[in-house]
Amino acid sequence: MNTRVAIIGAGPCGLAQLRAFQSAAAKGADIPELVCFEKQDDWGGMWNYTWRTSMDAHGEPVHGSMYRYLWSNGPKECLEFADYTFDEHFGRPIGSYPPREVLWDYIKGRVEKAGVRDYIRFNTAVRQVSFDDNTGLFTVTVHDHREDRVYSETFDYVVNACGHFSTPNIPYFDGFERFGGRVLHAHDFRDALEFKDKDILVVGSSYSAEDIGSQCYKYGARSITSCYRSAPMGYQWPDNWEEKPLLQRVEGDTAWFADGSHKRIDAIILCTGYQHHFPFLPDELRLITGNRLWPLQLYKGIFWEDNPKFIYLGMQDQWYSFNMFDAQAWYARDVILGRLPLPDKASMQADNQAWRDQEETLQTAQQMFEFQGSYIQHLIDATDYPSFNIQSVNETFLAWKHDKYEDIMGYRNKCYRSLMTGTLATPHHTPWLEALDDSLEAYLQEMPQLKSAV
Ligand code: FAD
Ligand code: NA7
Repeated sequence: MNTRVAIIGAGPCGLAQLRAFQSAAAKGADIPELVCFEKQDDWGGMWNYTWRTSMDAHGEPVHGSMYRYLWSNGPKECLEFADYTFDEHFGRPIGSYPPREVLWDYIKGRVEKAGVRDYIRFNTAVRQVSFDDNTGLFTVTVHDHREDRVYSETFDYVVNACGHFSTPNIPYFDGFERFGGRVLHAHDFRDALEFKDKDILVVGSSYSAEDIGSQCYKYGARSITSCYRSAPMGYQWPDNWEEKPLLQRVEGDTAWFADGSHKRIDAIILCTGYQHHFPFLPDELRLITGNRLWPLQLYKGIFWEDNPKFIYLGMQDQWYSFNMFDAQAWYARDVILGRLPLPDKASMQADNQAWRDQEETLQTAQQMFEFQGSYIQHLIDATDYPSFNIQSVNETFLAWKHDKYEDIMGYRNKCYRSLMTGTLATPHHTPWLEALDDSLEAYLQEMPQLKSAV
C-alpha cells in the first residue's frame, strides 16, 4: 500500500491508532506507511508524568497536566482495552482505581506487545499541517528536536491525536495581580505537599476541582474552599472543606464569593478546564469546540467533514476513555483501508446533527454516559474491535457515581468486576486516603511493609 498516514501524538489515542493498524496487519491486511510524531521523549501522552511545568527542555509548552499521587478517577473496569485486559497485563487481579503509574504501565504493555514503537518519531513537534487541493496531499512540517531540524513530509491522511486537556483555560478574577499567594492552573499543579498546612481556594466544580481538592486534603492542607460557576459538586466533604458560589474578587489575602461571604486563603488553584488548542492547524482544518460530548463538524465524532482525510481522535468530553479511543481508531483505520465507506458531505452533516440533537437533550450523568456508550457501540459494531458489554460498563459508571455520593474520600476503595474477563478486582492493601506512596512498586506489593518489620 502506498498510502501514508501521519499520526500526531503518541498518547492513548495515537497508540490506539497504531495498535489498530498493527492488528489488521497481524491478520494479513496490507497497511499504510505510518509515521507518528510525538513531541515528548516517551509514549503514553498525559500518563507519561512530567515534573516540568511551563516549557519543556526544548522550549515546547509542557503537555502534561497530571500530578503526583494521581489515581484513576473512575473504575479501571470502565476504561479497559477489549483486546488487552488488566488480567493479561498484571497476571493477577488488582484494585479498581490504580494510580497513574500503574495505568501507564498497562497502556505501555499493549503497545510493547504489538511492537509499534518504531513507528514513532519522538522529540518531534508538529509545527504546521496544510492541505493541497491539487495533489490531495497533506504537508506536515515538524521540528525534530534531537537534530534541531525542521522538515516537511507529505501524507494522504492525518490523524490528530494531540489531546485536549493540555492548554489551560485561565479566567481572570479581580485582584489577582495583587494577591500575595500563588495563583496557578490545574495544568501546573504537581505536588499536593506544596499546600500542606495551607488554606487553599479551588475554582471550578468538575473533575480537576474535585480531585485536586481531594489530593490537598489527603496530603494535609489546612482547609479547602471550592467555588462553582454553575452548580456545586455537592459531595459530603470533610469538615475542613467548604463549597461556595463563585469567587468575585480577591482583596489582599481574602477571597470574596457571590454569596457575600469571604475567606482568608494562601493559594488559588484554577480548576477551570482546558481549551481545544491546535496551533499547528490552519482554520480550514481546525476544530473549534468546548469540552462536550458531541462537538460538531466531526462525522462519527472522527472525520473532519470538510476534508474527511483529516481525522480527529478523542476530542469528546470523556466518560469513557481508552476503549472509546480504540473504537474510534478501529473505525478510522477501516475507512482508511477502504473497508468502510464515507457518505457525501450532506449526509455526514445530517448524521452529525442527529447525534448533536440527541446530545442536547441529555440532562443527567447517567444519560450522558449512556449516550457515549451507545456511540461506542455504534462504532464497534462496524469493525472487528472485540465487542464488550457496554450496558454493564454503564452500570459500573452508575455504581461509581453512587459510591462517590456515599463517600467521596472512600469511593476508590470499592471493587468492580471486569466486563472483559469477569475477574473481580481485589481491594488495594491500603485505603486510598492512607495510601501516600502511589508508586507502581508500592501498589503491586501484596501487603504494605509493617513499620515493626523494618
Ligand atoms: P494525551 O494523553 O494528551 O496525548 C496527546 C499526545 O500528543 C501527547 O503525548 C503530546 O505530547 C502529543 N502532542 C501534542 N501536541 C503535539 C504536537 N504539536 N506535536 C507532536 N506531539 C504532540 N482519563 C481516564 O480515563 N481516567 C483518569 O483517571 C483520567 N485522569 C486524568 C487526569 C488529568 C489531570 C487529565 C488532564 C486527564 C485525565 N484523563 C483521565 C483524561 C486523559 O486525557 C485521557 O485518559 C487520555 O490521556 C487522552 O489521550 P489522548 O491521546 O487523546 O491525549
Ligand atoms: P472540565 O471538566 O472541562 O471542567 C471545567 C470546570 O471549570 C467546570 O466546573 C467549569 O464550570 C469551570 N469553569 C470554566 N471556566 C470558568 C470560569 N471562567 N469561572 C469559573 N469556573 C469556570 O475540566 P476539568 O479540568 O475538571 O477536567 C478535565 C479532565 O481533566 C478530565 O478528563 C479529568 O479526568 C481531568 P461550569 O460547570 O462550566 O460552570
